[in-house]
Amino acid sequence: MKLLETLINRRRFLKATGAVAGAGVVAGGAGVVPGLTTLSHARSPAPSADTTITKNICHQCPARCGIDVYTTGGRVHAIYGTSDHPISNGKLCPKGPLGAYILYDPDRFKGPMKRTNPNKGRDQDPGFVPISWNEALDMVADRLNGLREREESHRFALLYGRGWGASCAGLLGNFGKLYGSPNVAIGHSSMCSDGSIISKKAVDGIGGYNSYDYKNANMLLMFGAGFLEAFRPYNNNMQVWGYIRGVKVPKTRITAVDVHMNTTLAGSDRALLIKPGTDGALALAIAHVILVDGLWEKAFVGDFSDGVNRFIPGETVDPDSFEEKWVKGLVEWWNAELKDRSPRWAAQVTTLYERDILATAREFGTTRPAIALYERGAHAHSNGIFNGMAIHTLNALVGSLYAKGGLAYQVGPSYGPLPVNADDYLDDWARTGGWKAQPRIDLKGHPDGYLLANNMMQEIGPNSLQGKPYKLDTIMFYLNNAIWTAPDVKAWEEALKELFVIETSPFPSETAMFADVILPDHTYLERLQDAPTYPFQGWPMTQLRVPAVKPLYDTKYFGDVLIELGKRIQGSMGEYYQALDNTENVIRHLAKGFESDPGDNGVNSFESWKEKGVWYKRVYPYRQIDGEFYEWDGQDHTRLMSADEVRGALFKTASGKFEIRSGWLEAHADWIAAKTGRDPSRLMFPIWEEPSHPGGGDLYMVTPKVALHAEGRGANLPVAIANMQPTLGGRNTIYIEINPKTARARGIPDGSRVRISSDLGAIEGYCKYYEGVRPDTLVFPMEHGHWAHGRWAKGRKPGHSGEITVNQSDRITGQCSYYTTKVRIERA
Ligand SMILES: Nc1nc2c(c(=O)[nH]1)N[C@H]1C(S)=C(S)[C@@H](COP(=O)(O)OP(=O)(O)OC[C@H]3O[C@@H](n4cnc5c(=O)[nH]c(N)nc54)[C@H](O)[C@@H]3O)O[C@H]1N2
Ligand SMILES: Nc1nc2c(c(=O)[nH]1)N[C@H]1C(S)=C(S)[C@@H](COP(=O)(O)OP(=O)(O)OC[C@H]3O[C@@H](n4cnc5c(=O)[nH]c(N)nc54)[C@H](O)[C@@H]3O)O[C@H]1N2
Ligand code: SF4
Ligand SMILES: [Mo]
Repeated sequence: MKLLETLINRRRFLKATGAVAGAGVVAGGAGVVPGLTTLSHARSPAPSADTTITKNICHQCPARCGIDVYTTGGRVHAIYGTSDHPISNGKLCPKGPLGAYILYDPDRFKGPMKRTNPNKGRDQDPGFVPISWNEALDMVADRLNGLREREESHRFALLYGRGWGASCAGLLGNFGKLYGSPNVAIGHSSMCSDGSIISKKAVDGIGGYNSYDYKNANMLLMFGAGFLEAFRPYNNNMQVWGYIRGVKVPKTRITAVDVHMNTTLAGSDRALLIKPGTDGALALAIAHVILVDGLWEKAFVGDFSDGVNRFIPGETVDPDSFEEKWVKGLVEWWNAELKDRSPRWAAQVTTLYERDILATAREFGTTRPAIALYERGAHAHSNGIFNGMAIHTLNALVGSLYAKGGLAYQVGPSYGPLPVNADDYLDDWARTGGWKAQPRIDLKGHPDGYLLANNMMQEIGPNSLQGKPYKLDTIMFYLNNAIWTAPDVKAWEEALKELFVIETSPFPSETAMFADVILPDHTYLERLQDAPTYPFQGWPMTQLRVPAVKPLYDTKYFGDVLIELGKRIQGSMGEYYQALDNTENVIRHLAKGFESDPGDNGVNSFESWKEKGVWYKRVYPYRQIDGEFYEWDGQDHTRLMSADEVRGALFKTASGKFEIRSGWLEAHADWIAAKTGRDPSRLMFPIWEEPSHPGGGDLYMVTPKVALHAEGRGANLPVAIANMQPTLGGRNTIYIEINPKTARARGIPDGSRVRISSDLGAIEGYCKYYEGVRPDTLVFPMEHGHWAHGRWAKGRKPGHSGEITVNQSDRITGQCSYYTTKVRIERA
């Protein structure tokens, strides 16, 4: 069978090249195919006398790897993973060493500038002319003061993407509160991964990213997560993989679910190529089998009072016969949904084999500890809330929440307070002004919009354009390029034509091409910046970027731009920012928290933080053991927690339990039913709902992240784009993966130029036959088709998927359904 042969060969290929067993591979060593970059494992050489090493954190993805930056004669020439850093452990992914390309990018902005061409468009030269920082900041402050005087301060929005810490994105909330705008600030989380955060919140009440104890887990079941391509923290995942698959006894079993055979699936024990948007159906069937076979963790979940299993397919169960322990609504869920969700049913929905579903369920139900994890592939669909709830509930069924070898939530660092309290500086307008009655531009939290979402960035452009609920006036961007990364990007281009646009990128981004003023940030190797870790092992950790060189150009750290703008706003807001002074002062105050709580590596001050680059404490405060919760007592997890304490810290639901019957969704059942047409008696359970696939085509379009892709901001790294490797790719050509059957039926030869179109438009690229992609799906990475962002980024094929991605979101989580649009393909 050709498909099987190809996949087996591919696995051998990956094994031989080390792309699978990440740890222990020497980049460029024997057996490495040229162009296939693997984990950098090189030892950092001893520095020469005129070399300085500064600590920093990689900027290319949210893994937040600690790096040692080598500077000799004032030039950065090497970047290695920091050895005593818990995430990088002296290693980096292929993007980590590329920072010098960012610092020395010849297309960087050299200082503040203003636009002279009033016309905006892709074909318009902005006509930027240099101005001084004073002029630039005054220009923006005048505008903001003017809006405030006209009582229209809500028409100023500040959008941010990859915020790093308390000295940048962490300052934004107070700015909004003091200035008086509900739209300061709006993050990109709904375009990123709110689908996982909010589907977990629905059942466990937390609403954060999980931390995972992989090293003690014996099975991982992954849904739509690029564990060896993207899932956070990427570099550490590869190290974990090397350990759990190569060293640990017993080897951790892995089943991975995706729509194409990527590196993760190729390296797993079981690879399931699922129909897009149907992961929830698979999870429901797994839960069905766990209950029918009596495999649930009784100490955590509870049991039938008489110990006799009454979960029989198709038959309802008397809820009174079951005594629930830490879950709520299990039997009701069975009766309302699960009793009919057999593997045979799921096989039809997912197109997987029934025997594979059954084997996966039995393995997951009998292997302890086991973790079910998921990311964008599973939740970036209209039914994402239910897919996520169903998958997360599997963790509850096998008792993995807060358990050894299970999953928990990240704890924050022991930061000291800021030197001043913003609440002491609110003037009348800030306190009681008309802006308080204004909805947010994205209609987050609004009954007509997305009542339950965290943010709705993808709605901002279209809403402002339609004046719904109003038109913005001024918009500022920090580490965000929504005009290119949002779905239906053309609507954003029209929207930004009408607005005064402030861009802070150091690079000529698409946003910059529509900007009226540029306030360029330092690059990450030039700035002092804090960055607490994204979820990792759960225990607290925070890091520092220490400038490796003096800023090359007349740029300014975004945090300081914000403070300088604040100083120029009339009223008491200005006094607050005078007192805050600058971001170094902020960071010094954060570090004061370490004086009474030193890190495991001895970091107890600003100076020692600068020297080591990271503060951390390898103790997680809580642990669940055999259905009881314990708190760390200074020595061990021995202090038994009461049910109230668990509710306060670990299951933040009304019942203090893991709510399979979500009280949060139930409380909003009327609104949800009105907006979605869902059955109000069932919408609080993880249920099956067909995803909706707009776009008008006949093939699913999936645009995953790949190893050398750095969100939307890596396309100006010449080495990264030259080596970028999706499952299929080559030097300088990124292919669109197409199943040969699909291609031949349309008369499309291997390697030919193709056009992909949806109701929104068309893009072009080159296709490659690949048996490892589902016949109903096209796969290619997103980070192409920039029309700006510097000489290397511009104009690369394939075109940008955002141009043909329909703006559709999950009504509950607000997650933009990136992997849901259906497209057509034809020879170009
Ligand atoms: N290398 C790299 N790593 C990154 C980033 C980066 O840019 N580059 N960005 C970071 C960011 S911002 C994020 S949000 C995370 C995202 O991390 P992930 O969510 O893990 O990454 P994605 O590639 O978006 O999606 C994961 C997988 O879902 C698959 N998929 C698509 N549709 C479906 C489906 O319906 N079902 C299933 N089962 N699978 C499906 C895709 O093929 C893909 O392999 O990665 C972070 N890490
Ligand atoms: N089609 C499609 N679209 C997607 C995705 C997908 O998989 N497919 N992924 C989605 C996901 S998960 C995410 S997280 C979003 C990310 O989308 P965005 O939030 O837009 O983030 P980036 O694309 O990383 O854009 C970063 C911007 O910051 C600028 N920048 C770079 N370095 C710096 C700096 O040091 N300082 C400042 N101030 N600016 C800087 C860059 O020039 C760029 O304009 O995209 C989403 N969009
Ligand atoms: S995993 Fe992310 S943070 Fe770590 S080196 Fe790679 S790109 Fe940088
Ligand atoms: Mo993201």
